[in-house]
Amino acid sequence: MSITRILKAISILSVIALPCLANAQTASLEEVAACENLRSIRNLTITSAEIRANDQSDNPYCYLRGIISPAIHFHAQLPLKENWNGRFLQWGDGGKDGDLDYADHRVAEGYAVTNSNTGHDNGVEPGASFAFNNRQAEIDFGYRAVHLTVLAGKLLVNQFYKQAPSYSYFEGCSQGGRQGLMEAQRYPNDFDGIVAGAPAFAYQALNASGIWNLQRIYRENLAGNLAVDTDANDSFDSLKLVEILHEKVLDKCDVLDGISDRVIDNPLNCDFDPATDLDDLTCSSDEYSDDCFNESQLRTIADLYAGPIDDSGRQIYPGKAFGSEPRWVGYYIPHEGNNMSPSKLVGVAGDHMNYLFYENDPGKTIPDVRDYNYEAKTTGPFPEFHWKDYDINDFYSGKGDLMKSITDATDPDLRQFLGDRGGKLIIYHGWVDTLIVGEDTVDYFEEMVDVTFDGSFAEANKDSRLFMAPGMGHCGGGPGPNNWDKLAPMVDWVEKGIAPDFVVAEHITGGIVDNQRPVCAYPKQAEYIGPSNGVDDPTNWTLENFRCE
Ligand SMILES: [Ca+2]
Ligand SMILES: [Ca+2]
Ligand SMILES: [Ca+2]
Ligand SMILES: [Ca+2]
Repeated sequence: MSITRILKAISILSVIALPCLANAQTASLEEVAACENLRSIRNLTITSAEIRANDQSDNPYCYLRGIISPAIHFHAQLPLKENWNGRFLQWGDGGKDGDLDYADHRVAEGYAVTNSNTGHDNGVEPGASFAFNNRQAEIDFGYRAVHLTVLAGKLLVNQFYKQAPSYSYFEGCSQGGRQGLMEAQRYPNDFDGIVAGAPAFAYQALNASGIWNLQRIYRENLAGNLAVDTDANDSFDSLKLVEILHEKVLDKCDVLDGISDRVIDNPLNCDFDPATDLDDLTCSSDEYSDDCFNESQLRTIADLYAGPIDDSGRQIYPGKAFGSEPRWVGYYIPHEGNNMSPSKLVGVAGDHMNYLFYENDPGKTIPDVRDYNYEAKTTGPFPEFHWKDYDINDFYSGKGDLMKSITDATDPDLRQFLGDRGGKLIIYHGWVDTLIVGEDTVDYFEEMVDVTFDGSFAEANKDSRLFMAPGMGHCGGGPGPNNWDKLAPMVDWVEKGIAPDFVVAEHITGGIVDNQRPVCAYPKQAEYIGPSNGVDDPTNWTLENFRCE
């Protein structure tokens, strides 16, 4: 290498490395020892303890791993003492979990954070398969792993900082949202504040519903699929019908909230009816194209909006929200673009009924969950169970009652957590979330208000708030404003008594905020108060132009 090239290399190195070196903190010998000494903490099995760098900060932290019998693996991220904000945070999980999740950004903010694999390892037991004839793994996943990880985390905090956390919080979405509500219901003393996003609290109902939705779409050899095979090569290449449906829904309901922004602020106010509102788009009987809806497709659409109802007329779960149509595609609709693999099927729920619904598991997953026509081998030493054979009438049959008691966080009585304990609860949910339906969360919140606060929203809002975000998808994304710091409003509420009447949500495109407004504590909604005649001008979609009404 020539001298110039070496010099050049050195100068590049120094440009990259020096600012880091200048700011990066190093742990003192005492801190290294304090961290490593946690290996010998009593009554807790710690398998590793070391100082680690944080990608999201210049400050290293103490990183610990441990095991809780029989199969819960957990980790803790503890900022060095001078960087600790005095708070403990349990970080929520997603999907079926089975791994250790990091919250580097919260560690960078000073939180001492823990998370577990909820009692199974998705590397060897993917999806719901961990729950095959394994009651302990189900209980750990249902509620035990989070609670014991919290106890372990608080013990480690005590030992490492020589003081208890000033405040303890939970933050999570989806599976994490379910865990948050489960903690509020089962272990009311664990947290001062719980933030539960898009909670999968009605865990069995939402998965039963997911499978039922897929059964509607797949029935009769995908006759009612909303993706269309335009050139008859068995590959569903066009999604035009979903776009047409969405436009028809927006035509009818976007402006109900006073703003033409392609977002329906409250889909429950929308009375779109596919039976009449798609009249002019119905195919003639022998037609199959992506310009019109055939009878099977109209039936699918009506079913998805209605949600599953069993033979005795009992609603199992709410139907999809108006305005959520584009988001059906990734989760439920097999099409060329997702390789005929909607994520509800091949991701989170294709094996739920095999392992997590029935008290006695009916059988192993079929070789390929995408194969609707496969007939499960239901006899022999290792019987199979096909998701298409799930009978929605089993939902209230009692066969799923034990698993409901383990996984569901549907108890509306939060008197211990919100009353006796003085805890605070924030629930948020996106209105176009099509994996977990927002309407169910609204129903839970209202029931909780009835049971816990005698039906008084005024009383309930002293301790608990629900934020329904218009146009927000599952835990984020979507056409509406969907970004905000989920934890900060809770911390202000718990520690400073500043109750969040709204959160400031932003929609960001290419790093630029192009829509900002308050998401108001339910049942209030954002109302435009900006320049007259400017309501549909996106430049007016800023916080100061709205108020909660
Ligand atoms: Ca985890
Ligand atoms: Ca095709
Ligand atoms: Ca609107
Ligand atoms: Ca099982």
